[in-house]
Amino acid sequence: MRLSRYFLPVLKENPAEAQIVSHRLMLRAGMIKQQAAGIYSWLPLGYKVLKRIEQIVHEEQVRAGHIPLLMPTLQPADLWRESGRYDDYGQEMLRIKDRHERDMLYGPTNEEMITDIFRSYVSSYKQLPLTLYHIQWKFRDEVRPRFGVMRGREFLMKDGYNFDLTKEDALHAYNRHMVSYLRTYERMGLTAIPMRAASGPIGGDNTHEFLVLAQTGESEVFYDAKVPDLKLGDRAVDYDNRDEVAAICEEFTTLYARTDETHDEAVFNKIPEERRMVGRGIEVGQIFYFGTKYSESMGATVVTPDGNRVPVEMGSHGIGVSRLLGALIEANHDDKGIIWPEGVTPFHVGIVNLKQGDTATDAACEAIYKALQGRGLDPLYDDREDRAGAKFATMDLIGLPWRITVGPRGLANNVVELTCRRTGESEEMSATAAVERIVKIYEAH
Ligand code: P5A
Repeated sequence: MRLSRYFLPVLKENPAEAQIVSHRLMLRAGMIKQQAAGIYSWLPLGYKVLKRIEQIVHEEQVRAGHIPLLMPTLQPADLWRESGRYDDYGQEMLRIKDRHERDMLYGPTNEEMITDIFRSYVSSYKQLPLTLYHIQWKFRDEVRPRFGVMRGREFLMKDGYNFDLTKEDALHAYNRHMVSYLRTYERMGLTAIPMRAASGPIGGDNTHEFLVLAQTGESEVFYDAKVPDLKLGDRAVDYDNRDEVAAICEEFTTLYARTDETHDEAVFNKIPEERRMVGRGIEVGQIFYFGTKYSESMGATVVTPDGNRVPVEMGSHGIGVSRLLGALIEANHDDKGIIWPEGVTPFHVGIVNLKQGDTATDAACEAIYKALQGRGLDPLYDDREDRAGAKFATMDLIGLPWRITVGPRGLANNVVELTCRRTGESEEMSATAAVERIVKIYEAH
């Protein structure tokens, strides 16, 4: 993309309404625009990151054997009357009437609708196990929408639902989700810690939240200092192997890690004092096992191998896709702006032309731009006539992990400059070497 033709409405001033750094930087970098409290338009740069996050979520769900579909945002109230949640959900639910005076709602979650889909088509244990998921907008009329996309009213969620014959099978699905979530967050360059939590309006008694440690997080968290060092890394996981998947979950949940909802001071105090950590975290996902809570009330049953009819065992599992942008920026920024991890960056590399209009510099930039595109990469070329300082400031603000700077002085020595956004370190090399270096960096992502 050429910056001269792109739509990147960056702001020079800090917007007064933003209280935390991720919200401020998303507004300043022209990623989002607020349209009403907790409701945002996704401008091109923000939309690009959102899509990259979605893509990673999809890939890891499919890898775990889960099947994508798409349910609507609007739902009939009658489904929720069946489960009993229409009255329970309270003011967070946005209720709407259509022209026929029928009660509708903008879905805050989809347990009822997916259970309705299941009962319409599945009736035998032979069709199990089954896990269906979608990535769809949700609406929750939060009392206090704040911190930009972190606590929105309209927000994007990946929500998945497992259907199993036995409790044991459903717990395997729960574990599979835990491991697939760990992989998802790690691919984005985030450490998200599974913590035992409370289930709230979704129900059930087995639930974990995934928290990214950050001062600005809304939850208070208590954990063993060793927990953030746990990494899945690039180990190959066989998602059908119950013992292997269960062992990974055990590895990640044995050390103490809880939110304030389930914190137990007595247990916490058994950890050596120097390892007792108290901090704050951003909840970027939550998984639930709730058994037959919805299948029983909504009549979603299957015939067992010995001919009985039983309600299907279920759980639901969510990732805060749009919230992840905020969490990623909270965890990756400095005083100049955002620092995207390579796995989610909107453009792979920025090209800065220091002397737009100079024939040789323009030609060198064009050649680099085309070479990168030819290798399947997505560069952002700043081809505007502007001061070098202003171009650098924009690149730093929007946070591309790598920058290639091209100017007449370097070109006289056949070199360009390759700069790492995170370390600030620069290296001179030929244009070809710079392209090869970038290609190599992204081969790992
Ligand atoms: C699990 C999937 C559920 O709704 N039903 C379907 C279950 N879980 S949850 O914990 O309530 O939400 C899942 C994740 O969505 C994100 N989230 C939000 N993101 C932005 N703004 C909000 N107002 C908001 N509310 C929830 C969180 O990341 C949460 O973990």
